[in-house]
Amino acid sequence: MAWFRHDKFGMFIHWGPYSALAGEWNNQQIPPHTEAEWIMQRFNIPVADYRERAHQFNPVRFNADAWVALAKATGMKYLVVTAKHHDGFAMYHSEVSKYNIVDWTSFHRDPLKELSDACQRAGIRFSVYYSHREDWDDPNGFGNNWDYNPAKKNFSQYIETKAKPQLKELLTNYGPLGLVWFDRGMDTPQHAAEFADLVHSLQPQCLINGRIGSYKQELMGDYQDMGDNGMPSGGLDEDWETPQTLNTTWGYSKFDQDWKTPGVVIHRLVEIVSKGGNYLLNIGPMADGTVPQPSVAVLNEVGKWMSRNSESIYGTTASALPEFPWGRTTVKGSKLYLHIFSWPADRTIRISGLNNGVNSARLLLDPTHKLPVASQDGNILITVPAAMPDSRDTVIAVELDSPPVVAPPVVTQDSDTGFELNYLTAVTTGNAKKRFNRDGGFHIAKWTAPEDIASWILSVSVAGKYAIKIRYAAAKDWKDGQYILTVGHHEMKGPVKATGDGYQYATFDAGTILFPKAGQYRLELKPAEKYSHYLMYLESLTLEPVGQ
Ligand code: H79
Repeated sequence: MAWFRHDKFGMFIHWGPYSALAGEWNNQQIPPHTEAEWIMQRFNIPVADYRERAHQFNPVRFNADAWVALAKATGMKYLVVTAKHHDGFAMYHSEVSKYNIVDWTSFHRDPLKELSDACQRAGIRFSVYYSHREDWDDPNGFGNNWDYNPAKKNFSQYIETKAKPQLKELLTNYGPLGLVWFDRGMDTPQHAAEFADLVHSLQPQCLINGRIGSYKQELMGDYQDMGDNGMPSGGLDEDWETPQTLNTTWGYSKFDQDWKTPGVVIHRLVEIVSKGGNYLLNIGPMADGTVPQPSVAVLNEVGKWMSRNSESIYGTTASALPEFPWGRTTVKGSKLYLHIFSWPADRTIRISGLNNGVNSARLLLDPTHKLPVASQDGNILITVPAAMPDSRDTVIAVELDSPPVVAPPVVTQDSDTGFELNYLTAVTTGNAKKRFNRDGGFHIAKWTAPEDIASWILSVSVAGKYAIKIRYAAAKDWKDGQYILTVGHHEMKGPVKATGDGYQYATFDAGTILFPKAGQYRLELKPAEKYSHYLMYLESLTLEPVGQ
């Protein structure tokens, strides 16, 4: 995982026959905010017609070095290109199926080979996207129910004769791959494991993204992908990436000109990195092989920022500090990078919640001048020049006396409400991990033994009795589990009940607790014993006041 953790920023490329349709089929247009690479499914284009359009695909202006140079100039370190998207067309020379860019078109070149070579020359990590489940061209693939009768499909036939052999080609003929990016999940864990085994057997170093396995199921793969364009609130205890678009679509659409500004892209990059993730940012090249000019313009601006500030991105780790009114922070050892998105009118940057001494603070762009640092009421104050040197994100490098020391969050209550405790305010130890659940939600998982603890600090302002509700999901064979909930010296044991497969959260009463007086309390939840399975997928604990 070392390179993945260091590199932070990758280029996603969606390119295929759909790029030539560009969002239009038989004078019908896809709505501007939909995925143009889905056009075959959207208009139920017959396989024969789509194949004919694929036959005409001829990207005469494709230049692998130009794409890779664009990624590099943007500060991206890895590249993930669609080897086969859901439409089933291979964008590389495949012996498995003639339905590929070399044999099926008059282009006769292998863009993936050219990209792999160009990446090697430029020092960019080459990776492929492979749609392993969805295939709208293969009679037995998943997804095309307009040409093919789903009842007559033999999915294993598709996996064995197309998906696995093609993946094998990609793992054999294109040099070392950084990762394989699977999408939409496999139908069964067994099938997913076979794909993972295939990757590992041919390229042990190659990473696998989390979408290899089926949804609503425990993650397989080396890291998690958020949902498309997903942005977590933060606080995850795992490696993750978010695939995001530069406009709205992934594959090129002439109707989608809704480009993000360079400032938005830089702010997203910083936000993602400050939360410990990777940003896989997409371009959708056109049918002739060129990248839409607006994307190039945005990426070049991002690249200018990266060329001056990438020290505050590469090799950094998540910051325990929250978002501030002025921006966000990234961390590298004892260095704290302040990313100033909005310049303070009073020329003062305030950092609260940081229990460190400050050795120095300097503008990353002007390291010769130390900025004045003071402390006041537990806040660190840094005085900055009147003018904002970089209006998108000015970075201040702060040397601390040690890695950042940040107190865990304290959950407070309003006078008439209780508490909701979830992954965001939890502190985890041992194997208890705060995770994305792949279904759009977040939970605490992976705990199997009493040393795997989730805890919260509550600031109780209303003394009295509280009813506790616990909300979790648990599989059938986890129901021998018991949890221990501790508040101060009070300990309660509760049974874990099965809620169903996947992430079917349900709410259960977990008893009542008395807070005899106002003040801070620590609440802790853990497995009662060691189990051969997770305790539960904990979504939340809620505490409702029920009087004296
Ligand atoms: O490759 C990109 C997408 O094509 C792919 N993931 C990213 C990286 C993806 N696969 N599945 N999905 C996205 C879910 C997409 C669902 C939708 Fe649709 C596609 C919503 C709108 C278009 C299908 C067609 C469902 C509704 C309309």
